Amino acid sequence: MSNIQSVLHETRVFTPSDEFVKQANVSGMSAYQALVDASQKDYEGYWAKLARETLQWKKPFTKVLDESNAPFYKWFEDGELNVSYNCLDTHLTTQPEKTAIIFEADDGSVTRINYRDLHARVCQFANGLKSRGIKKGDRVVIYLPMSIEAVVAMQACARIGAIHSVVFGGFSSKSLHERITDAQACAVITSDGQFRGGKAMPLKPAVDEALGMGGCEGVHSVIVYQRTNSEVTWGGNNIWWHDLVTGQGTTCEPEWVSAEHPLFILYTSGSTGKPKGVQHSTGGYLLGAMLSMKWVFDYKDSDVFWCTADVGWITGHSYVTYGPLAMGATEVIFEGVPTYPDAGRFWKMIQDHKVTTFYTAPTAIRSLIKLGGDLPRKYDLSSLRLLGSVGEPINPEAWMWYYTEVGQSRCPIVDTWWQTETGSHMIAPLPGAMPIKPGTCTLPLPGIQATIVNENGDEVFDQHGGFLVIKRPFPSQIRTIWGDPERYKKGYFPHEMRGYYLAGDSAHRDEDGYFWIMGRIDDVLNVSGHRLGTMEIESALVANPLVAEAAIVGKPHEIKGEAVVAFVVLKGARPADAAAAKKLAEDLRNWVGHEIGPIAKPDEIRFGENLPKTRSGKIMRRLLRAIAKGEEITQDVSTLENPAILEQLKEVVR
Ligand code: 6R9
Repeated sequence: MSNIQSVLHETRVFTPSDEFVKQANVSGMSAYQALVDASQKDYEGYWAKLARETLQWKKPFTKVLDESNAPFYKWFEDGELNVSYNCLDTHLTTQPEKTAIIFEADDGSVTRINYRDLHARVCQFANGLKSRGIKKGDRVVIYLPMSIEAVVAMQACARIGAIHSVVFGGFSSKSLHERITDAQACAVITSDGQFRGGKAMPLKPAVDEALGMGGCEGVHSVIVYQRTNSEVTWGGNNIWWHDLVTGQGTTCEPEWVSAEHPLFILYTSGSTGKPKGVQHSTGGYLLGAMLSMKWVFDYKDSDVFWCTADVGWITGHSYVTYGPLAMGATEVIFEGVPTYPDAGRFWKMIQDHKVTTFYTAPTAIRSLIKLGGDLPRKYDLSSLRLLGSVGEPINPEAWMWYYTEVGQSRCPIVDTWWQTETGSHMIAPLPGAMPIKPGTCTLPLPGIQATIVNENGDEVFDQHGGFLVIKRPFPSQIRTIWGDPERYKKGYFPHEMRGYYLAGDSAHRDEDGYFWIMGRIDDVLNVSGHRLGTMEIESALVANPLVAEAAIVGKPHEIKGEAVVAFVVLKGARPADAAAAKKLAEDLRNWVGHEIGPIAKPDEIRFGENLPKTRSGKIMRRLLRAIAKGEEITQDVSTLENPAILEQLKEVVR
C-alpha cells in the first residue's frame, strides 16, 4: 500500500466566517487543539471527564477503560445508566413542551410531538413490550418505515434493556429472516405497510414470509403498527400496536443497565459472507453520539436538525433516534422520498420547517443535481447554518454545488467519515475550528487516534497513503460481532496491525494533515504498478459538465495488471447511437487524461441511466466488477434498488 498515488489536487479552501467561529461550541483551531492535547496527556482521564459531564448516570462508574481482554474493550463498565432516560426524562423538567419530532409524511401532512408526549408514548409502548414478557437482554427486530413509531419502538427497547435490531424496510424477507435467526429475536415490530412516492407499499407480508422460512420459533410476538390500512394476514401471535398500548401506563421506570450492556445490534455487509451483527454498547455509544452532535453539528438549542437517513442504518440510529433526542433537539423525520412530488422536496421541507442543520448523503446530492440543479434557488433556505455529508467520499464538484447552491456559500459543510462499527463520527471538521476543503473529511475528532499505516502497520505521513486505522480503543466502538467474536477479532484487529482498529478504507493525508478517504481497501486499483483510488477517477469524471455520476472498477488486464472500467451516468439522455457513444467516451477519456493524467484514463466506458445501488444508496461495486469482467451475475441482487439497469451496463462502448 505504500505507493498509492494521490492524483486529485484540490486547492480550494473555505475558512469559517468570524460570525460562525464566534458562536461555535468549539471555537477556533486553538480550542480544537486544546481538546486534542488534553486527550493525549491523559487518555482515560479525558474520556472519563467527558462521560461524567455529558451523560446522566444512575450509578457513577469507577473504572474507565478495561483492556485486559483486548480487543474486547470495556468502557465505564461498573457505571449504570439508561439511554432512554438520557434521551427523554432529562428534558421533562427543563423543556417538556419543546417539539422533539416534526414528522412529515409522504403526502406532506405534518405531525409534531413534544418531549412530554414522546416520553409518555415511549413509556406506554415499553409497558406494552413488558406485558408480552419481553425483558432485559431479549432481542427485538424492528422492521418499520420512517415514523415517530420507529423512534418510539427503539427508545422503548432501550428503556427496558431489550436489544433492538432494526432492519431497513427496503430489505427482502430473505435478509429479514437471516437477521431474525442470527439475532434469535423473540419479537418483531412492523407495520402493515408504508407510503413512498405517493404509493402504499406492503411491509408485513415480508415478515410473514420470513417467519415462515423456519428457525424463527423463538418469535412469540409480532406487533403491527397500522399505517396504510391495507389488508394483512393475521397470525396467532400478532397484535396491533394500538391494542398493545391501550390501557398501558404513561410512566415506566427505566431498566438501569451497565454501560457495557448491548444497546443494539445492527447488521452490515462485510466484504464477503453473511452480514455482520455489529454490537454496540450503552454508555460509550451514547457518549459518541452526543459529543459529535455538540462538536461536529455544533448543536444549539435553537436548531432544527434534519438527518435524512433511515433508522435502518447506523446514521439513523446515531443522528435520528439517539443523538438529537439526547441533546434535547427539535428534529425532522421524513417518511417519503426526495424526488416526490418533485426533486425540490428536500428544499421545500428545509424552507417549511426552518431547518438549520441538514445532513444527507453524496448519492442524494448527486441525484438531486441531476434532477434539478437549479431547484434549491426556488426555495427560501436562509434558515440553514450547517450542512453535512456521510456515507461515501463526496466528489469535490458535488461538494461545490452543495456549498454554493444549498448552503449559499454561507454554511460550512461537515464531511463526516465513520462507520456502522464506529457508532459515531471519527474524522470530520469541527465547523467553527478548521478550514474545510471539498472532498476531505479533514481531521479526527479530539480523542480519536486515527492514522494511516502501510501493510506492516508502520505509520505513513506522506501523500501516498495506506490503510486507515484507529490506534487506541474509543468509547463508541463496536464491542463484538453478535455470536461471532472470532470474526470480530480477525476482521478488525488483524495481527499485522499491532492491535489497531482496521477500518477497511484506504486514505492519504495532504500537507495540512487532512484525511482524504480513497475508498474501501478492495476498491483500490493497481494500474501498471500505480495504485489509484477509484474515487479520484470518479471525481474527475463527475467534474465534467456532462456527467452526473460515475463508478470506477478494475478488471484484470494482461499488460497493466488492472484496467480502469468506468460506469457513467450522464446529466442528459444516454447517447443516441453507437457513434455518439464512441465520440463521447473518447472525449471523457481525454478529459480524465487531462484532469489526472494518462494513467487514469478509463480503458472502457459504459453509459447507464443509473448505477446499481443498495437501498441505502451505496454503489454496488462488487456487482460492477462482475459486469466489467463479463461474468455471469450470481450474486444476490435482492438488496438492489434498480435491477433493470444491469442490462444497459453490460454494453461496452468501443
Ligand atoms: C456512516 C456510514 C461505512 C463506510 C466507510 C467508508 C464510507 C462513510 C464517508 C465514507 C468517505 C465519508 N464512508 N462516510 N467515505 N467519506 N464521509 O456510512 O456507515 O454504512 O457502515 O459505511 O462508508 O468506506 O468505511 P456504513
